[in-house]
Amino acid sequence: MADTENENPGTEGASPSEGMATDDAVGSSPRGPRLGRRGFLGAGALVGAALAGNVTEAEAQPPARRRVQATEGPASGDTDDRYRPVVTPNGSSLPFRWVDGVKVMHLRAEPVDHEFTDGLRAECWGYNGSTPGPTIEAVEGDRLRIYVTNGLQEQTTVHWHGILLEAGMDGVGGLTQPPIEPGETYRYEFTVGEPGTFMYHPHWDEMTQMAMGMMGMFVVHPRRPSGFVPDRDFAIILNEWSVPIGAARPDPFEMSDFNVLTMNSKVFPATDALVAKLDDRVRIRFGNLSGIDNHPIHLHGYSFRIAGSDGGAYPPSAQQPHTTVLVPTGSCRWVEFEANAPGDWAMHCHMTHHVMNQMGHGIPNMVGVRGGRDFDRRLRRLVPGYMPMGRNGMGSMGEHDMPIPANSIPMRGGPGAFGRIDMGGMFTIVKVREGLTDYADPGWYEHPEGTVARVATEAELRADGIDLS
Ligand SMILES: [Cu+2]
Repeated sequence: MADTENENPGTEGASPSEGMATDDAVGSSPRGPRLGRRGFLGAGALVGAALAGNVTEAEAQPPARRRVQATEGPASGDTDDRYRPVVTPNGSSLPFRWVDGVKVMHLRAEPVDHEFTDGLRAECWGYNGSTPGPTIEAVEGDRLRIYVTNGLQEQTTVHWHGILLEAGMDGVGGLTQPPIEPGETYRYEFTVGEPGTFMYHPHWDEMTQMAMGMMGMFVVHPRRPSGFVPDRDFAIILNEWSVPIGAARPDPFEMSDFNVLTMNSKVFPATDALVAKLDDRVRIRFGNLSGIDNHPIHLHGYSFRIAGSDGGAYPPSAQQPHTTVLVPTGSCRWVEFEANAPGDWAMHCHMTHHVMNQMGHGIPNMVGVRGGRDFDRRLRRLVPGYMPMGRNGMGSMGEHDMPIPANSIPMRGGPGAFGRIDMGGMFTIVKVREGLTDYADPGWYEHPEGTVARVATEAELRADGIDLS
């Protein structure tokens, strides 16, 4: 599977539409029925035999994503039981209403008073009161009508990143539509094709509007779930910000020196843990709309399959095992694994500066300097910005006598089961537990006796021939 000669998708004739099967296959899943027939035939009552015919025909096609025929939904109501909703940590999904078979939604672009974590807030821009905006969820074949109200003081548009649609609905200001003026409400309408992980964001004054936080995830669920049907399906959008200390708003003009790195616009410890029950099937969907950077997201304790991108699902033969997934800016990746190892598992960007906060750079390098607190205090008078690096770890920055400017987050991370975790930024925790009855944060993992690293005893060192002299 990891054979690099086999990277070419589709060399084994596999098709992403293998993920779509008949209703019978869903019922006979070894994991047991999940959504079942009732789910499909309830809200999606009009699916019918015609679509089944289309699926069969499409399965013979090469592994490019297809546009699918629109399928009518319910005439009214505001629920959808055809899929298990995604979990957007620290976020939510966009409400909708069925109107004569069309799923109607409303996005409002507007300023948002946003807290990155305790100690740092700024006026950002987002949708419907949050950054990122609420996750849009739909089922392949759904007809969507999305109203976009511009509550900003400048023009905007919304682009549906990765969705295959009519050119005039693509949301590129000047190219496919006039920009939406402040106070105007635009109407987008399109049919979503094959399932996958996509995004939405402005395509007008992109640099400013995305740097201010305007973005969201867009998930399209399969009409007939089969194969790997997740019990837990998470959506995380990655972004990077420049928030100068003391500033009231992010600085969109920064090109490279970002000091706030976020998952769903939060930095650790404000990032919600991803909680799963032991043996749950877990999918994590990542989108990256950072101004400049790609993010290699590393998960501890597991090997996952990279199962697809915003271009669509990868054929099984191209789903390589990894522990780090590189999410280039302007793209999505989703990974899948069975949560068969209990514990608290770190998940973070592996660029070390991306798990730092505002004081992660521009500091005189004093690594190796020995001294005590009194020494540090005196040296700080001589070397402005001096911090005792390489001695206490970055996590202690928030703790000792370092003065911290108002509304700023230094390099400190957050509390852990064994003291402080000295990472902030793009860091979160996947918590896998046996015997959970719900998905509320279960607290810290209780390690079985004898399974935690500890100080070695002299007897142990002697017995194993470790010489410390
Ligand atoms: Cu990163």
